[in-house]
Amino acid sequence: MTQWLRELLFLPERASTFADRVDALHYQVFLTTMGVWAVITLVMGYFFVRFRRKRVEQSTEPFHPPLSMEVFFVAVPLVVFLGWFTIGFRDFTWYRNPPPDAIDVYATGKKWMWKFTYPEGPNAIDTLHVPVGRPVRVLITSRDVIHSFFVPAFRVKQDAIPGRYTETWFIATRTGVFDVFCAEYCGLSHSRMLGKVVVMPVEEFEDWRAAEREQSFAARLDADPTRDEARATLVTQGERLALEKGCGRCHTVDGTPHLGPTWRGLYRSMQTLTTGENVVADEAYLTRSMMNPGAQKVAGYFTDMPSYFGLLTNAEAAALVEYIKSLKGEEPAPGAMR
Ligand code: HEC
Ligand SMILES: [Cu+2]
Repeated sequence: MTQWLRELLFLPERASTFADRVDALHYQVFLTTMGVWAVITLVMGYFFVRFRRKRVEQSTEPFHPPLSMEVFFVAVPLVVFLGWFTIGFRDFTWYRNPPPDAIDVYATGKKWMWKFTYPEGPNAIDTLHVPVGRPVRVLITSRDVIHSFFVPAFRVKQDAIPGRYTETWFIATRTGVFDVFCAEYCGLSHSRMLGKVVVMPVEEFEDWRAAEREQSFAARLDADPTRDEARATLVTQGERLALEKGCGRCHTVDGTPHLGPTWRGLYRSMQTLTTGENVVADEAYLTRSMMNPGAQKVAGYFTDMPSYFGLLTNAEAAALVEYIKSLKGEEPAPGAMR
């Protein structure tokens, strides 16, 4: 029954766990409004005939509806709207909270392409490979202007904003190739900013990723055999960057506070800000702390965190974030910032 509705409404194919529920809400709103429209139209037609003016001087008799009728006409729409709200809110919280076991992929929008990076490599332009049936979290940012990461078949759309990370997630329900569009007008070739999501069986995806990593390692080693950094993952890149950029003047990685808070156990911890607000240190927060430190200052520090906006590229910021994420709370590393 929903198949013809989907075609009637020109909805794209469905290939994620979100798609069914987003569509279900869509149909409910559509069918209810169409039902109400039909009833109103019929009643109107009946009234046209039944109460039509028969004499030129005829006037309409005043009518005072009983209280019960007024209550009825307020209560019914209220129940309908609250019903939609309940479904919408339930789905919204589901949609906004990626499961903790999701695979992370960084997506960077740039005029006019998408770049996808897995924390341990590889990189890819315009084609995102994901496994079927597994949650995938996409951490989205932009190198230039605002773009928007849009996969119609997954019913997923999220803005890409320069200097900030936004996130979305999905579970693809079947293998295949699906379109990625940019859904925010971003310049002349906006309409050609096209990408693909390739959904693969899990083992095939693991093989693909391992092969790609090996290949990009070999390619970089060819280019410069002396650089062991060829194998560098985002984490080790981040560790090196922290040294180069002098983050260690103020931050430690061994759990002791310095001029600034320690990075050990920082990821996903609760931070108290100078405003008294408590926030979770997720990717978006960590990135903001570097790019716009004045926006959310941690309480209890006398030094100001300098802004690194314009001093760190998005890839570098992502590497630093991955490094901080790797510093789990339990075992303190021997010594500070090597
Ligand atoms: C001059 C000292 C200084 C330097 C250098 C510095 N920071 Fe900071 N940083 C701070 C202070 C102080 C805070 C806490 C106050 C605040 O949030 O602004 C902070 C906060 C942070 C936070 C949020 C921590 C939390 O507990 O919520 C992150 C993430 C961070 N810095 C990353 C970096 C990175 C990455 C670098 C290097 C590229 C760096 N910082 C360099 C002083 C510094
Ligand atoms: Cu764009």
